[in-house]
Amino acid sequence: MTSSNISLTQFLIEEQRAGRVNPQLRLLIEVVSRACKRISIAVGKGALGGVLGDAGEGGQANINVQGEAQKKLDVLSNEILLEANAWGGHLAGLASEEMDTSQPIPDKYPRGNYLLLFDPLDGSSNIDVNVSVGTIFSVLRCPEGVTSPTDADFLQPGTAQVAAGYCVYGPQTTLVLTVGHGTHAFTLDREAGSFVLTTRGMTIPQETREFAVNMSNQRFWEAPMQAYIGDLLKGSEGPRGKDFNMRWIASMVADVHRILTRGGLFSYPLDSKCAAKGGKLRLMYEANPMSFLVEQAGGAASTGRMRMLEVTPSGLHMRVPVFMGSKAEVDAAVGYHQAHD
Ligand code: AHM
Ligand code: MG
Repeated sequence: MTSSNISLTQFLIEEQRAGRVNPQLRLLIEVVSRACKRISIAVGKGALGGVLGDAGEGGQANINVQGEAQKKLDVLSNEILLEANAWGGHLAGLASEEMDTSQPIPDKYPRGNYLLLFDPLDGSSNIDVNVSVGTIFSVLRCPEGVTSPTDADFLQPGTAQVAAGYCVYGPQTTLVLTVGHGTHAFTLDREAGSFVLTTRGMTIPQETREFAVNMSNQRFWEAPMQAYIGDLLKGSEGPRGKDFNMRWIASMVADVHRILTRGGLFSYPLDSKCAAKGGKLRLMYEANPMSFLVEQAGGAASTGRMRMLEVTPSGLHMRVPVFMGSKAEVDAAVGYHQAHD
């Protein structure tokens, strides 16, 4: 269903009246959405804003906790989110894909009840080539009685999330949000400067003929993944009995947005290059928030061996294999893993 003339602010007030968000969580989401607007403006300026290229000085790139070279926009987006959220009184602590450890809210500001985790700019290898990137966020409750949270307080399974969302910076800037009652999309009206509800209750088709995976890693995959994709590629002649199309943007936000919109399967499986780390994508900043959104839209999300949202995190930057999207297709991929294990 497509809606119009309902701003994010109005939507959240209505959710509050319905008892689905409290004022502190509403404020938190408003602040994150404002930060996303600022990031959207910076992304949109591109070369004109001097924001493209690697961060660092004297030709030396900054390397983040993930062992990856940071882009200027990674650093800027992280700063925008930190600065916007530190003083509002709704958070007890923050954690970011770009920072080694979590940060409690500084003593000079009031502390709230929530923990915010984010990937400030996902898909950053696409920044310099003018392809969609995005921000992903996840909200947890700060454990009872904890006033200065440490990393351990963030290590909650995805089922404990109270809200999650992403903002995709593409031809349109779109914020997709769940507070546990469906997944809803808001498009940024650039003239008015506000997010407007454009799809209430996104629904992922159960069946699909489209998958998203980095095929260049094929030879590094485990046996079940080789078998699963091998059968998809056999098309209508093979055991799946239908032809599949493939798309890979290499921005998880953009790939998952397509899947939320028209169905599909997204996968970043385990491969021998990332096996030592447990996978490529991060549980807390990428897999969990996206899984929450996908499940709330009627889809499914798995590591291939268990429901993503039930994984017990072992560390803030834990990595996992990822399968998410149309339910029947995720179930099929999981079936190949069960058959091989
Ligand atoms: P990032 O958060 O450092 O940008 O990395 C995550 C990205 C995902 O958005 C995307 O699905 C994946 O990495 C692409 O990986 P690859 O370049 O191996 O295809
Ligand atoms: Mg990312």
